[in-house]
Amino acid sequence: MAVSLEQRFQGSLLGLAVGDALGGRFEAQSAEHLRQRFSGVESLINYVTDEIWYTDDTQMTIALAEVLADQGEILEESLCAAFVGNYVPSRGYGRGARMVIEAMEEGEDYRAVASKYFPGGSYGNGAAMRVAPVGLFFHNDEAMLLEQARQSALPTHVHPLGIEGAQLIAAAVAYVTRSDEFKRDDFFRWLISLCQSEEYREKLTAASEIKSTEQLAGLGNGIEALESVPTAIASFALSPESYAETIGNVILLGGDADTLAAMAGAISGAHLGVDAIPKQLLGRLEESPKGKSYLLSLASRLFLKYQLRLANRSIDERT
Ligand code: RVK
Ligand code: MG
Ligand code: MG
Repeated sequence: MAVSLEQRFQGSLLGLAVGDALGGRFEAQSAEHLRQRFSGVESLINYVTDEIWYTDDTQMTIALAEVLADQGEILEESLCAAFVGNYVPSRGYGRGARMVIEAMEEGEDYRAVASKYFPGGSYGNGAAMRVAPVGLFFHNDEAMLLEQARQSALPTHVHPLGIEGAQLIAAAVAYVTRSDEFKRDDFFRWLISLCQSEEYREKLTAASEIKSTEQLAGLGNGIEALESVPTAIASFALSPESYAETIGNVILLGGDADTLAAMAGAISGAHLGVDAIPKQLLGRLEESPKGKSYLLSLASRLFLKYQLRLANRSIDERT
């Protein structure tokens, strides 16, 4: 059955949240330990028998989606306000991100804090983990996609590798949102053509050549964008027809499991739609004030704003 565009928006946000919440249970564990504990993806999924709670990855994605759904574009000031409004420290933020948001909260010069903490800016995966709404909203406008992914990174991640990681995840989400059919070679060709650095070009070329899940670990499982963005993209491309395999295979790598599964889950959910997320997982996602129901309605709100943008664009083109 064809997947509607609204189901893709919902699938991406919910796919991200479920991946984040399940992966969050295993953050920082070793692959060796996880392999001893679980025989494969099915046993990992069957392990979930109680409520799963998302982490900072989803919390910050919510902020981004709210800004886009309300304003139709990312403006740095509104995004900072949304990060502050959604800040729940117990969700487990990156060290740099926490300091930057706390400076924003106090009305201090957060840019000075950021550049003092990480000279040259953060190259963590914090901008890539939250960028999926940009990929959905600008899926048919390449220039805006890349520019808005960049804008969404800047409050916390000014390092070029942090920004480029966000642009590549946004692009992967955009690609699968655009059409029903997934053409693997074309997908990687496009992503590689968007790379600005040799580091990402090399990693994505390696990702495009991977044939089995055993090879995924070679791409990395770390908190740096370069050590996780290509891995998440590769996991999706290995199992484009299975949400569970896409997130399960990266969670079993250990390391930054929540973020790997958030990014991979956002791509897979955009491709397959919300109904492809196993009920066993989706049914257990937290029902807090900004939990499952809120995420579903936020995705629909983002979709409505997208339709409005499309209508305005075609009026502009005709006048
Ligand atoms: C806790 C040296 C740098 C660096 C630089 C390293 C949440 C540091 C989410 C830093 C994600 C870490 C994750 C994360 C997202 C970055 N020099 N080291 N220039 N830039 N690092 O603090 O939002 O889990 O070790 O900016 O990117 O689930 O602590 O945070 O896994 O990357 O945090 O970078 O983190 P931050 P973030
Ligand atoms: Mg997290
Ligand atoms: Mg993480």
